[in-house]
Amino acid sequence: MTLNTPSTILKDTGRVVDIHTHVYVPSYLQLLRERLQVPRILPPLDPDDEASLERLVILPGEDNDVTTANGRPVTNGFSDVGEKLRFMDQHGIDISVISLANPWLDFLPDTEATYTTARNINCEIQLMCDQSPERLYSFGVLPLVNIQASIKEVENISRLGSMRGVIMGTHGCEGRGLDDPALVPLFQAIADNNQIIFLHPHYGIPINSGSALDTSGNEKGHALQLALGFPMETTIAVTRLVLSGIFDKVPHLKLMLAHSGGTLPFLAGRIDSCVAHDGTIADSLQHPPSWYLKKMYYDAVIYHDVGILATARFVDPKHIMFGTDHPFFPPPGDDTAKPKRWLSVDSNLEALDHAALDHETKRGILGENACRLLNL
Ligand code: 5CU
Repeated sequence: MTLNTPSTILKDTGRVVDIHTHVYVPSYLQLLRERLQVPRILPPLDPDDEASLERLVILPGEDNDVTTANGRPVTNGFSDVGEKLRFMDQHGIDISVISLANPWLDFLPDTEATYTTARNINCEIQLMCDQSPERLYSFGVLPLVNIQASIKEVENISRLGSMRGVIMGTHGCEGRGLDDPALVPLFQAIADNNQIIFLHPHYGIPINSGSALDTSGNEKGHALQLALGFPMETTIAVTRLVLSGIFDKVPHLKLMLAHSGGTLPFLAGRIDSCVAHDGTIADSLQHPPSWYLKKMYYDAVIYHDVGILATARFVDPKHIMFGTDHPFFPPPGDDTAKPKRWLSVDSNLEALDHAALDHETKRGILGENACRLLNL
């Protein structure tokens, strides 16, 4: 597909695939509407104005922050397949691999109802993909509060034709992290079922002193958590996972990391060095940490040519794949003033362009790598 864009990057590229694109299925939106705590959906700010939308408040502490307590407007783009396809057409995207947006189900109790919620969400995602089976594929979601139930859900996901793996947060089971030894059988089941884990942050890391205002009295909103907390959360969770030795136990486990792996391509050398100087950890691994990190897959949602280049120098560029993060980061402003193309998408395309990678490498990142890896 080619389109009229200031960037020339989408010319002669073959299929363009978006591997980082989210949905909130209707049953999940309903679950969030019924909650009294974050994550939750709040009613429209002005109930008398038909144009006023419900608001999604999901990040920890977001409800206490003066700039973000009103959340994000819940637009059609959150759950409507027609809207997803329209967005894809507007941006020259041929195929999307959709996944439930954060947070996943780790805030729910360990009950049968939670396992059923995961099952229903996966069925709903499959039904969405069935509306355009050539263009929509997906990652499923697990009831991670219970490992046996998650293993069963991995097997169910294998029977859903559009699904290629699972999206997973960094908290693991009951907040014990991904290096929790209890997760090993789940990772084994995911690898045995030839699925990939799309690892995505949600919780961020402590950044603010608790105040929504900086020392000059300026409001910070959640930009710091999204810009820095998310990538650091991924960096820490994946490093812990590597140091747990999971990839020696389950060598075929495949991971795709959101936001180009946080800071991992940049910090891999330092991680190797620190581990090499710590005999107890170094001796527990068959290889240096970067060896395992190079086996992983990375999205190209980094908005910067330097970030793309660092990732492409660190891993085989065949391990890098384009994404948009739709429906997050819509163009700011009211609907009438909004441009058709999203800055968040174009900045990632331009980053790829400016990285001056050769044509075959770009073509791979834009779609062919995902088609090969996920059998699209
Ligand atoms: O804008 C946001 O809050 C987010 C989010 O929550 N998750 C995500 O993947 N991107 C942006």
